[in-house]
Amino acid sequence: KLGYPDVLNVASELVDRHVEEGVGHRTAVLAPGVEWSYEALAEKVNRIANVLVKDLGLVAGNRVLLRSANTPMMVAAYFAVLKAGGVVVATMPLLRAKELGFIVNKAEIDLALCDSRLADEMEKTAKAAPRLKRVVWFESEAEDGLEALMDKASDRFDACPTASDDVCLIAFTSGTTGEPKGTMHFHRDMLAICDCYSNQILRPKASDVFIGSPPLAFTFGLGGLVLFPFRVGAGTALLEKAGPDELLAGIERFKATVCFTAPTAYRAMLAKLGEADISSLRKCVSAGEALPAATWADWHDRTGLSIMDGIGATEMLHIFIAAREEDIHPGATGTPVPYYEARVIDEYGNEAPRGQPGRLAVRGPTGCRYLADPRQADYVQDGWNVTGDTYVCDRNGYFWFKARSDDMIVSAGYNIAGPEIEAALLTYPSVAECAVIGVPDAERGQVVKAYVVLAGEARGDAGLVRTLQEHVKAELAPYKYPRQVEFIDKLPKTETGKLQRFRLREMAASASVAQAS
Ligand code: 3UK
Repeated sequence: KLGYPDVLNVASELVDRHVEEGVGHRTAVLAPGVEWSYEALAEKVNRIANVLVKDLGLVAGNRVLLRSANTPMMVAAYFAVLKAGGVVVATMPLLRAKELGFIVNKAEIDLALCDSRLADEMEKTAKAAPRLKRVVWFESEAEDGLEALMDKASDRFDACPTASDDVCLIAFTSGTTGEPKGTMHFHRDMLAICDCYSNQILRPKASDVFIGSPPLAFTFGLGGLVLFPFRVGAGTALLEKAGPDELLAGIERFKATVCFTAPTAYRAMLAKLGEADISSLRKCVSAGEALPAATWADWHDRTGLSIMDGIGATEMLHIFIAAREEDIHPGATGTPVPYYEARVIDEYGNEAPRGQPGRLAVRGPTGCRYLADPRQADYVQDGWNVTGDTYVCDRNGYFWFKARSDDMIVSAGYNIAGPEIEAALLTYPSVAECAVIGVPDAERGQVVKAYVVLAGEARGDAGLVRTLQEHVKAELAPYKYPRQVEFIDKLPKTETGKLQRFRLREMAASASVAQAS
């Protein structure tokens, strides 16, 4: 059983504990030119916590906006807010003033800590959202900047005795449709994801060095790059910019051993593998989107490493169905993480027969709690979290992703899952990336359309279109083949590495309007 004490502050558990246990000299945070031990991190956390409480008047339960790329100061500020009993609202670096203003108002925020290099949008936000009373800048030489305030503050701070079920994080979903939703998580949730997914499936060691691309404002990055390493006293190497080149260079430079990123990034790294020495890597985790079997196999061929797929969601805080390294079925997401239950349900909420597609429902120690949002009732039904994904559970209990339920294509009466066609296209050598959507069609309702990004020297001509269509017909039931194929330079992706199918649908719609007129 996961028993946590009633009084629990996650900052004490993940940072101070290592100092108290005499291993405070171990490296906690690495970045270009920076190496902080747990002791050094704890001292910064204490100074910032004192600034928050004594200089800025923070009271337990107050929400604090954090804005920064993945930097050591972001980590220190994060734990300082938690240690002082505040609630972190971290925001993706690329968000604009309009989106930030929405978050400030929705989460009732009046204090922000912000990296001075992100000042432009933050200043616009402060003007547009007057309830935000104070912004304190870090990475700043200003007299009233965070570093100056820290210098004057004490390096000791007693953790706020928060309850294990006090909210400590409001993470906003990316909101591709409708307004973003704020998901609330407790102090104990932060430990639960370490003790369920990380310690039982990933099983890191204190000597590991974690690295990856997701922003810390995305719970995939928070868990994989901060909470999981800190739970076991390991180190994390932070990259401000984490494209494939930076990620490969970072693995080599910091001798990273555990990598967290999305499928696209594994594919992009494969194209550049020759240039970097990544022999230090021992574990790779993929989430955010389904990991196609072809990507798993290519990475395994080239590196000898078995990528561990896992599905997580902001609502669930982290991964709840995952592949164990020793039991991987490429193309399947895996089986429920210990302490979680998952099932595939039909339209009435009953468990679907094995092998039949349906909606994925899960429950466990973490779950969805939207901040004041009627959509709570859509996500949580009968005590189960219904994620909006269509899955199949096979007779051995493995879960296979089909599509986001909203993305299922219905063509001439057939239900077709775009990601399955994408996976088939990706087995063709000249396909680097691809995305499949349904486009309206008078006769068939929808037809399958593939957008393809070519690898290397390949030329996108009518011959290749036919070849790709034949390739899909040979791999899958022929009715699934893409009747339309368009070559493009780049796919639209979110900051969290997810394909934006709605943008492709918009592109297809405006192209067909242009054709018609
Ligand atoms: C999709 C996947 C297939 C799926 C996340 C790990 O992605 C995360 O959170 P988001 O709220 O999105 C959730 C949705 O993304 N998805 C994620 N992982 C997979 N689909 N296979 C996968 N392995 O549609 C899900 O409902 O952005 C991932 C940890 C924390 C996270 N927040």
